[in-house]
Amino acid sequence: MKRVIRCVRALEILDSRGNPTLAAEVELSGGVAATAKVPSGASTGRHEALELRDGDPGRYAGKGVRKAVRNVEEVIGPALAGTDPEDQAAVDGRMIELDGTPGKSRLGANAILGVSCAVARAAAMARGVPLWRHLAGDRGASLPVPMVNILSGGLHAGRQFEFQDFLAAPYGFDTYSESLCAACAIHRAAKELLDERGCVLTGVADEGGWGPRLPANETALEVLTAAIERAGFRPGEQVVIAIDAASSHFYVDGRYYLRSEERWVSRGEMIDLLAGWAERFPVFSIEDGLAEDDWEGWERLTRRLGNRLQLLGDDLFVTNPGRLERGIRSGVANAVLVKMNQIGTLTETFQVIDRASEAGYRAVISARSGETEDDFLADLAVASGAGQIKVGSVTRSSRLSKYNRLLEIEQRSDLPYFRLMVPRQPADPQAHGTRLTSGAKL
Ligand code: 2PG
Ligand code: MG
Repeated sequence: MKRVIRCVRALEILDSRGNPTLAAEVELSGGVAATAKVPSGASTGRHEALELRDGDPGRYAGKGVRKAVRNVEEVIGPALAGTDPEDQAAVDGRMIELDGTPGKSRLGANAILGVSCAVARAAAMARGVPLWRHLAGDRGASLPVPMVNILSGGLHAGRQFEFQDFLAAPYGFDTYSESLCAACAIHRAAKELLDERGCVLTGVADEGGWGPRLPANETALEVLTAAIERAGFRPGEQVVIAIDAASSHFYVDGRYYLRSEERWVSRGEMIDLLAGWAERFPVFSIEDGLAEDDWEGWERLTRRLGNRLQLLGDDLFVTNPGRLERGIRSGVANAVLVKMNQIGTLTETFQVIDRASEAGYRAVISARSGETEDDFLADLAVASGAGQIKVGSVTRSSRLSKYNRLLEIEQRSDLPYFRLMVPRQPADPQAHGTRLTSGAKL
């Protein structure tokens, strides 16, 4: 029996920061129903699709999503009734058409994305296949390498230091579950090191990583490298470091303001700083190393570091096919961060992933700093075969739902673990490792 979409509902729920977000429910004929919950960013890119908020200061400081809920129930639902849930492109195309704006500002990207994902889930259920298999189509599915948040700064941790995420990517293991186990050991070792060195821990940050007060941004790299060693792993060989600078958020009047270090850094100095770090630490990936509209700076950065580092565009590309195309044409970055709610539909998300892979760019599937218990992202990462996933730290259920779903997929399938190719790390004996265990003082 061919099923069609019978009805679409929505609900205002809360995300991991206690802000409202939207859950959409799609019911098919024959009684199959599925839900999807939408995440929300804090360090958002200027060019993201619009997250529709009510703006009523009397409720949730204006962040309510009742308008978006209404748009699902009164506009999107009736328009999709009778549609084939297996034709994701048609469903998403219809919603894009109904919205009619480039940034999805009429209906809201939150309203549209909730429905887009719930439709996919309902279709998978109706077919009786796991979501990842339904999404994968002809793509070579695989289990991704987790890029795990260990230390947080910037907007996710009260701006104790400016660079937003320092992450561990345990890539030199045979399986996803071994990598996850390594990440947990590194997370624990980082806490011990911070305690021992008398560092003020200001609590756990928005994505579950440690949010310490540090004397300088570089100290985060020292601590993380030392934590990898203390946990018993070889930095560079088994575990590499990824940085999300999220630099647009400390970019002021054409320069970068490192408030914690009381200094300003020009574009050229920023490139030198990142290059220096990549020489001295086992850094493999740098996200948003320069500001979101500095295309010229990005070209320089890519020319200088693109052959040895993964240069990842988040606020730069905002999962937008047009911006990614511009990047590919002008030799900017070599990887794209993929966040579904930056663009608003599953179809456009896959357009970005597929175009990246065609152009030889890597893709990293990413959560937002405001998340829910929804684990859709795990299936997306597997289905896309992108090979890397970034969903925060190894604490908090909003993060663990994704890691745990990946454990489940690993156990129930015979999918391969993605082989992440990492360029050889610098051989400088003064570099990472030895120097750091002997104790860089915080
Ligand atoms: C990022 C994300 C997730 P946010 O910058 O990559 O870490 O943060 O969701 O706040 O944009
Ligand atoms: Mg980012």
